[in-house]
Amino acid sequence: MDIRTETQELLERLGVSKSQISGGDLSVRTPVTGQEIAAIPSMSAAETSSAIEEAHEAFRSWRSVPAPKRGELVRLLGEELRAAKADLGRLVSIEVGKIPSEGLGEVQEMIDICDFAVGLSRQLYGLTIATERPGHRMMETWHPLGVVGVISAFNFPVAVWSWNAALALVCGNAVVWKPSEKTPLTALACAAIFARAAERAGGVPAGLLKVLMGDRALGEVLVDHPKVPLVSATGSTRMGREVAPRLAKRFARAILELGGNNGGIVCPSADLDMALRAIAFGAMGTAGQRCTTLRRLFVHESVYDALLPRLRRAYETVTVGSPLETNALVGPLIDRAAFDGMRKALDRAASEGGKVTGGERVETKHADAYYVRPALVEMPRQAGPVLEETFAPILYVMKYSDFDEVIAEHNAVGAGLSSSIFTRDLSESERFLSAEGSDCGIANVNIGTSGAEIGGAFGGEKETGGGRESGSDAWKAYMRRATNTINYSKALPLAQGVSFDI
Ligand code: UN1
Repeated sequence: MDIRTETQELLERLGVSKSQISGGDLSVRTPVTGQEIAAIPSMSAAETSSAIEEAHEAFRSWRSVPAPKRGELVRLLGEELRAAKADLGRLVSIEVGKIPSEGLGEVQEMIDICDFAVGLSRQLYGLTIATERPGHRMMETWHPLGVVGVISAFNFPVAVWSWNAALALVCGNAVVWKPSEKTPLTALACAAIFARAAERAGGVPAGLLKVLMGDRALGEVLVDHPKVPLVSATGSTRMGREVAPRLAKRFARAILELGGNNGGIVCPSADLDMALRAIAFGAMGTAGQRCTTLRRLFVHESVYDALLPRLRRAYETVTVGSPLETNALVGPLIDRAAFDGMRKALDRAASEGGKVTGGERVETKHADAYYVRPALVEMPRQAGPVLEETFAPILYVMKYSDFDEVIAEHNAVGAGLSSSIFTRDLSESERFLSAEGSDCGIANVNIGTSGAEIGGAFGGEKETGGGRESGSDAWKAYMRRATNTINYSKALPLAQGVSFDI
């Protein structure tokens, strides 16, 4: 079946009507063939503002719904996602070009965060704190914040929304979502799935979730709007540099999940079979388009000659092709700009002395679809494009000899998202995880840099922006904390021994 027809059928099954996806000005293309599959009407700035106002109204009643009842909505969202998993996963494959297991995996990540958030809805704990005053009690209370703005990127078009939305909703907030303009179809599908959950839950105020369809101008309205106390933005460091000061100007909060330039270290004692598989998935999986993709690999000189030929072979033989029609492990790049960026980085790497293999277009049946052989680049040192994130499957490999030096090199880039070490030496692994080791928000031992579970807090340091989403206590960023001191005595003792008798 033609992709356009299949997309329309999938969307219809998911609950998106034809009028929402045709006749508009926002052209949607599938990277699988490069062809247009929908044309969505985009919203105006005025419509965006009223969507935010509507969400704010919804928040005003939602904040008083008991948290476990809010959890019931998210439980039902999880159920609806389970029912829609096959269709939504396929739609992710069509809109982003992910291979089937990764498209489905992304939906699984949504289901998992819903389960997590349901449990959380009964665990939004505050502390009780000892006070220095007799007959007093001190405690902290966590309250809903307001409208949470979510800006998401094309590469995880639905999971990243769900990490934010599931938490924000159980925390008593409304959500206004600005998806990437490259992936509006999956966003419309999520809105339809959410509407079904809300319908089943009953008592959910209209406007609790609003989706903004259009370009970055709408994102700017969201970022600048006084009724949006928190914006969670996922995307490039360049985007974060624009968003963060605008939020700071009006003292709004930010959760920033920006670029990664993730490194891995293969130590002398590493299990090379295991390392090879982890490196292959980390660097080539999702066509190198995860923020957690492995981009820099440091290999100890004693195992370099054993590992490199095997890695080269993996790069030469990995299957690249349509995620809809083949069993390939690597799908297309999102668009031509991604391919141009990749070529530019490879040319620069070559001029820095890098030995490049791969990086050429393959499968040129469709002129506007960009399938590339993942590139492996042996670099004499960490320089030039190695210091930056290029959102494409390029792995820079460097040799090291000294452990302290390699940790310093590993940390010598702007981004600080994810990192891995492959070793069976306890001291190396502990040092990597210690205060003097990896400076990233995610540090792994004997697994790759990508593919984190939702149970941990997700995010990174430095130019990655410092935000944390998803598991652990990331929920706290979606609430405001009030410290309450209650006097149940008949006196009014002042703290710090201050006397003020009138
Ligand atoms: C992203 O690329 O923005 O850890 C998120 C991972 C996925 C999430 C990636 N669970 O690779």
